Amino acid sequence: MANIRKYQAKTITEALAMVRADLGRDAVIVQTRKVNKRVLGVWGREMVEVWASDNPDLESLRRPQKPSASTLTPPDSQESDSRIEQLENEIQNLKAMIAQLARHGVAVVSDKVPASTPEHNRWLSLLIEAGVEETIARELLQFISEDALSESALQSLIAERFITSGAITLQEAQPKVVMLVGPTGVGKTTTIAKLAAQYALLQKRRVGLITIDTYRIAAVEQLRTYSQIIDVPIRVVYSGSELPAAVREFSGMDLVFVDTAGRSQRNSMQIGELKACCERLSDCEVHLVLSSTTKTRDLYDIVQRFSVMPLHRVVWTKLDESTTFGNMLNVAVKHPLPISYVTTGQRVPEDVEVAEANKLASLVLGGCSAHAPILTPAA
Ligand SMILES: Nc1nc2c(ncn2[C@@H]2O[C@H](COP(=O)(O)OP(=O)(O)OP(=O)(O)O)[C@@H](O)[C@H]2O)c(=O)[nH]1
Ligand SMILES: [Mg+2]
Repeated sequence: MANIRKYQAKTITEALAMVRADLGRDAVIVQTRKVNKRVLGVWGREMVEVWASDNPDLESLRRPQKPSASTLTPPDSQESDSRIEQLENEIQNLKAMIAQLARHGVAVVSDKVPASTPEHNRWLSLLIEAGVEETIARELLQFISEDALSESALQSLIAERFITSGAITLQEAQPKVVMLVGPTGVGKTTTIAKLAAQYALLQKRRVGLITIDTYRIAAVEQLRTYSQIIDVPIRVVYSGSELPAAVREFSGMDLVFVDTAGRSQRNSMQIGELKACCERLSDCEVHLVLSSTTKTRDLYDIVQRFSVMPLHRVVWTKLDESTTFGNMLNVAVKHPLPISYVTTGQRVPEDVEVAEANKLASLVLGGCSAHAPILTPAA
């Protein structure tokens, strides 16, 4: 019968010397592994553990790999099991953390990690040229091996970063209230006109318009003109306190759009007023309108400053005026808000589309100099 014993030493040489001294020169090594020896109840010294036998029938000994419980269960096997379980849990936690970091756009690699192959470097340069931040471009590229690196693989990866919400969904019992907020001149009023026309004229929904942008006469007139053309009612609200009553007046509607005055993100008082208006409505979907012609740093600043109020969606406007779209990816990674619509021109109601992640990704890659920009063709 095989005589199997365990030996522990600081080094493998020491352990083998012990085996030889005990079992003779013909001893067979069954298994070796590194173990952490508890020192005063703390995981401490790393030791080498050797299981050896004086039976030369190696195969029969090796096959079971795990020595049988009755003869060979090492006294600390339960400890090892629980340690392994603990390590497995830690690995799971780390995996979840990395996935979460990746989802929320925090680069999981240092920006000093180079793209590893010439092809990676080529795409890195193209993405940066398209306006994608270097850290974000590197973080994307590290997920693709050289063999798998192709435009379509990259497009899929980029598409994953764009969260989209689909079109505004209506609710049964009460009107859906949608407020558009954002910096000056990005296209809030025009987008409301486009969407109001699509819901009222194409989908035959009952749509009401409210404007709280009474700072400029022209602003009220602009929305009033659209309301007349589309033939939907409009209410003009002069102070935030009147807003809930105006919404109540539209209780028979399917959809109510609230137009707001363009606010400089750098004016926190104005943003505060807007937030107060928003808080007066218990159930309101806020869409932050951003222009694709704005540079990344300013977009970050805008999203951050408008974030004092609940932001539910992002609308990207003026895609027709941009040549690169890396800034949209940067914002999607840094502030992953669902994108509802994109607008592609001044025409009402045609130039608005429900955002699609794949199209947005192809726009980002279309802005790489190797390709012509891909834009929705103007009909
Ligand atoms: N090229 C292009 N122009 C657009 C688009 N959307 C809006 N515009 C134009 O942008 C200009 C400003 O649009 P508005 O809708 O008045 O913008 P706003 O955000 O309501 O502006 P304020 O209320 O002053 O803050 C107008 O000339 C629009 O025709 C778009 O998708 N593409
Ligand atoms: Mg406006």
